[in-house]
Amino acid sequence: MPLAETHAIEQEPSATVRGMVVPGGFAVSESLLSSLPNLEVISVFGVGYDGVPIALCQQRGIRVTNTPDVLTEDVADIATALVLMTSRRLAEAEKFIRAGSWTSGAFPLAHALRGKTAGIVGLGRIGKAIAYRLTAHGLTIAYFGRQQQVVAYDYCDSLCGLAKKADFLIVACPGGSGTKHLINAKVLSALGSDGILINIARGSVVDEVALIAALKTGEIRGAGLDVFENEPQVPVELIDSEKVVILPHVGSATHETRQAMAQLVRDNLAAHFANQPLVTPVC
Ligand code: 8YV
Repeated sequence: MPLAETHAIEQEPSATVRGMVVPGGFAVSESLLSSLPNLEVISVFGVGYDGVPIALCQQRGIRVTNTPDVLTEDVADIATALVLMTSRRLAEAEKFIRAGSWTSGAFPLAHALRGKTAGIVGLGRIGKAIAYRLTAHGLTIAYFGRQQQVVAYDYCDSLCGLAKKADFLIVACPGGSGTKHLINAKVLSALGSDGILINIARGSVVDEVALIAALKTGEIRGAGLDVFENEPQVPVELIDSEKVVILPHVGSATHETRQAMAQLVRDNLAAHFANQPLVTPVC
């Protein structure tokens, strides 16, 4: 049953609001929370809840939920697509044929995937789904994260160590203050002139100024990006660069997945208001 049939839906903050739905990554400010004195639950429409001040919510007894699992496969597909698009230069190849250039000569050669190494930053659910896909493409998988896991992939205990090993450095970790600008000039330099950075996580994890500089100087070969520091604003240097494939944050953007995310948002709210355990609680 649609939530609107059982609950009043408000578009603006008010004292009557008891539950709030926000997109993944949406910054829930302290002032927004203060304008909602009776808020009981925040249901994040996304797996990433980096925009929600969890400690403050815990202090106020506000429950937080998100939508894990249902979007894992779609996001991993987009990471794989970006690996293919950057290495095989697919966006450029498409532009080439549309520009009528094929009749004047063949498109330049690109780079194969097999035998290359993917370094995954954050081997969580999405990171593992990416590893699974890239293994099928013949890549070796290495990863960096808070701790070593019981998996058949190589663990690197330093991010620069992983970047050095990787042909593709793939960012799949959560956003937030703990990972802000984790991918900095030093990491990009370790990735090296044949390396490609892929980001399907949060724009905040990558220092965009350092990335633009590394692309300009050829310190890295390219980047495939679905997320940006200041969405929907994308720096003109990235838009104009032939070395970059950019997508407008479409990781979870399929009918099937958005439907499943919406259902989970509703189920969590319904569970809360029925005094039942939350389906996918964060806190
Ligand atoms: C967004 C996302 O939720 O899951 C996340 O954390 O960033 C996306 O799936 C989506 O853009 C809808 O807000």
